[in-house]
Amino acid sequence: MKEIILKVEGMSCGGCENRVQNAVKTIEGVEEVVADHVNCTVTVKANNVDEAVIKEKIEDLGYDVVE
Ligand SMILES: [Cu+2]
Repeated sequence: MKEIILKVEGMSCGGCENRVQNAVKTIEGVEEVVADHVNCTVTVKANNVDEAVIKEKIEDLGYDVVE
């Protein structure tokens, strides 16, 4: 299991956190997702998941993944 921590801009409340968490959870191989709008992070625990797929999913919701 790999832990990926992404810096995500644009999340402003718990609703945003839930949107991100629910979307990322639909990716196969993702075990756990914690979005934190205060620290602007999304922490993903996953097996064999391409980080680019996670980024794309978050950006599809309208948030920006920054390095
Ligand atoms: Cu929000």
